[in-house]
Amino acid sequence: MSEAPEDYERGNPGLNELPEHSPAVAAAIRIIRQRAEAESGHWPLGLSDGFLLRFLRARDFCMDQAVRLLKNYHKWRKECPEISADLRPSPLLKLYAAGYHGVLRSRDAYGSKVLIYRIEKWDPKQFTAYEVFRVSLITSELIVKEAETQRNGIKAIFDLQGWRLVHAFQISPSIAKRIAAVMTDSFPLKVRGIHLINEPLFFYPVYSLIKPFLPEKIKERIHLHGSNYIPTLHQHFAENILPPEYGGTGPSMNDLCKEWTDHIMNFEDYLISISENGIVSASSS
Ligand code: VIV
Repeated sequence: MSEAPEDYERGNPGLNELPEHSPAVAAAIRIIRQRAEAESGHWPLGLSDGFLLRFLRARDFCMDQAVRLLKNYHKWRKECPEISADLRPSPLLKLYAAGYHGVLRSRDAYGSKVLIYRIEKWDPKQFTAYEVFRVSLITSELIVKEAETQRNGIKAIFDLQGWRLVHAFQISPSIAKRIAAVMTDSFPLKVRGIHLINEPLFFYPVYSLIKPFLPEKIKERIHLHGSNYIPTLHQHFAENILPPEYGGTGPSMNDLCKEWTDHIMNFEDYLISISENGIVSASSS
């Protein structure tokens, strides 16, 4: 098996389909590990095969891009302690119990994981935008462990019903920058689609705060469906995977939110172990 660096210059999507232990994948992992070690940075989450493979798959085995993503991921975590210092879900339980977030049981037709967020269930008097952001980061850290999600990425549906000025005021320019960064080149997940539904007119100023930081490729994947969203949303997601609340025949939002809350709570120890501030939060809990 050839290991010449030029093999990775343009990326090699074919490698994405191979399992972790195939020789070609193992060779790529050795190279990214050497590159990371040569950076002489410190890598608090280690450089295990499985961890490095996320970055390779997220960038279709383009070595330079995967290395850059690995560095950006660590930099983003360091710069955003409000979001990544403490990834325990338990302080956010009220937000989960309100039904803010659920994950579909079935992947879409392209194998992407589908996440749903309901702004209406976020009370800004109780939770800051940083805490709400953390809900997304927690989910991302758990689903990025799945090979199929590493290969086929995610789609997110944001239901902006109930979006009010108090929400808008929470989205500062620095939060907007962080939203754009994590969607672009600071987290090893392929963003395959962002679907906004029920967005009111005064959501647009917030969207235009985020937009300038997004590359064309991501902007093209953002769909604004408005309030008559059913026909266009169903062009992207089969009815049998969507919950009845969104015109589908799949499990209800209530069931999905409960299931996902149970799921993340089972991973609380893991989430503490990968928190930027893991040891402190573990001993203070
Ligand atoms: O967290 O791949 C104003 C995606 C998202 C992530 C993370 C990853 C990811 C696609 C976001 C999208 C959502 C962590 C890895 C950026 C968290 C957003 C939290 C804010 C506070 C929600 C408020 C509502 C937004 C609504 C629209 C945002 C879209 C333009 C994304």
